[in-house]
Parts: sequence; structure tokens; C-alpha cells
Amino acid sequence: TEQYTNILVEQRGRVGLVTLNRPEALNALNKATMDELVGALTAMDADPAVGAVVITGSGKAFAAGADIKEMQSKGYMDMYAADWFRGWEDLTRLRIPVIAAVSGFALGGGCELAMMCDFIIAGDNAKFGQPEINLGVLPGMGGSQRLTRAVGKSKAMDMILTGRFIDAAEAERAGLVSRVVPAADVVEEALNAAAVIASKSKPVAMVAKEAVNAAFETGLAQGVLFERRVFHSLFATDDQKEGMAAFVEKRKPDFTHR
Ligand code: CO8
Repeated sequence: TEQYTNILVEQRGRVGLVTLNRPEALNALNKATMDELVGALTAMDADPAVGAVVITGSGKAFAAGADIKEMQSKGYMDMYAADWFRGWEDLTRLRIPVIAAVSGFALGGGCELAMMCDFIIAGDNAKFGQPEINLGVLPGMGGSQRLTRAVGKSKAMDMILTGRFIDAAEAERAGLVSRVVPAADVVEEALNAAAVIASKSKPVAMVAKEAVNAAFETGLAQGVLFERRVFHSLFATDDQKEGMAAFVEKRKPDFTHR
């Protein structure tokens, strides 16, 4: 298997676990980390043996942001020519379900990475923030857009303009995270959720993810039409036949992911 420097990659049954592994820098997201993360997740996306993925960090920090030291001395042309942060968009094109398990700080690019995942499970010690304004910049990995869609204009403006951090309880109230659990349990909770997802039909889960994501890109009528058409399409799958037969026969389905 592939060797990585900035991340740890494991597979547990049908679940992939990717752990950001630069604890000395609070998992600051440099380009090398981005490339490894995108590479590992793209491989899992294509692997029929992996049905869902968890991304996590350390106990103290999911990730404290993009790597400030790597960006500090760059000029406009450096950022523009490299199209800095463009590579992160590849994560949002993954079709496999991805869960962020957030313990401790998820700041700046760390918060943005968590928001690129399909949902966020937070430890009760989690702190979310977009403090870029303190550095003389603004969020650059989608935060001004995804945070606003996730929590609405008022709280997004508050967080992005003041740079203040919100705790796990406020994040849950705002709809930024789906569950809050004791900090020590966050990875296990996310792995269990991923195992539930991975026990379903992978292609059906991928289509369901596409349909929810369509809600962010389209109007209601277009989104509902998209949903109905992909719903129809699933009747071409073996897994629809198996799932409905299992219900009628009062047994557990045995999905073949086809
Ligand atoms: N980048 C690089 N290094 C970092 C980062 C980071 N984002 N965050 C922490 N580190 C490093 C520290 O420099 C320190 O290194 P060293 O030991 O060599 O001094 C080490 O990690 C430990 O950090 P601290 O000593 O600061 O730990 P504390 O417990 O005292 O504080 C905090 C923890 C509050 C999380 C603090 O580290 C902090 O405020 N970090 C920065 C948070 C931040 O501003 N994040 C946003 C970054 S910018 C971003 O993500 C998007 C930028 C968009 C740019 C758009 C350009 C196109």
C-alpha cells in the first residue's frame, strides 16, 4: 500500500479511516497534506471494498487551518498561478460518503475541510471558527459559501467578520454538525456511522449523496426532478431488487453493490 507522510490511512471492514497526522502543527493543511488526502480518498472512492470514509485529526485539533507558514511570503502571482487551494475541490467531487470526526480545533481551512465532508460528528470539546480575518485574509477553501449555506447569513457573518470560535453545542444548534458526543468517543461514533452507511448499497448511497448535494446547486423544482429521475434509475440495480425482496421476505438485505 501507498506510503504517506502527513496522513495515516487504515481500512476497517468496509470503512476507510484517514487521520491527519501533523500534530506538531495542529494538522495545519499544507499542500503536501492536501495532495495526500485527495490521493487517498480518490483511491477509496474507486475501491468497491470501501463503502464510506471517516476523516479525523488528533484529540487537540482536527486541523487549525491552512498552513500559514507556507502561505506567509507568497505574492498575488504565486497564489494565482498555483491556483492555491484549487486541489481541495477534488474532495468535493468524491462520490463515496465522507464523515468528518472533529475533536478540538477546526479552524479556517480545518473548518472548511470539515464542511467539504458530507456531515460532521463533533466531540464536545470541538471549536469551529473562520479566523482568517485576523490574518488579513478571508476564508479561501469555500468557507464563506459553505458556512453560509450551513448556518445561515447571520451566524456566518458573525463568525467570518469577528473570527470568533463557536463550541460544539452552538455548532449543533446552528446545524453545522449532525451529532455531538463525548470527545473521547468521536472517532468511534463516526466509524460506527460509516459502518452503517457502508453496509448499504454503495452505488445507492452515492446517488443519495448526489441528490442531497443537488439541493445546494439547484432550485427546488430542478432538484425534485433530479431526485425523481435518479429514483427511477435505481430500479435498474440489483440492490433495489434485493432490498425490496428482503423487506417482503422479512430478512436482512445482502447488497452486492451493483
Ligand atoms: N498554520 C501553520 N502552523 C500552525 C497553524 C496554521 N494554521 N496553526 C497552528 N500552527 C502551529 C503553531 O505555529 C505552533 O507551531 P510552533 O510550535 O512551531 O510554534 C503549533 O502549531 C502549535 O500551535 P500553538 O502553539 O499556537 O497552539 P495553542 O494551543 O497555543 O493555540 C490555536 C491553538 C488557537 C489553534 C492557534 O494555533 C491558532 O490560532 N492557530 C491558527 C488558527 C488560524 O488562524 N487558522 C486559519 C488559518 S488560514 C486558513 O485556514 C485559510 C486561509 C485562507 C487564505 C486564503 C488565501 C487564498
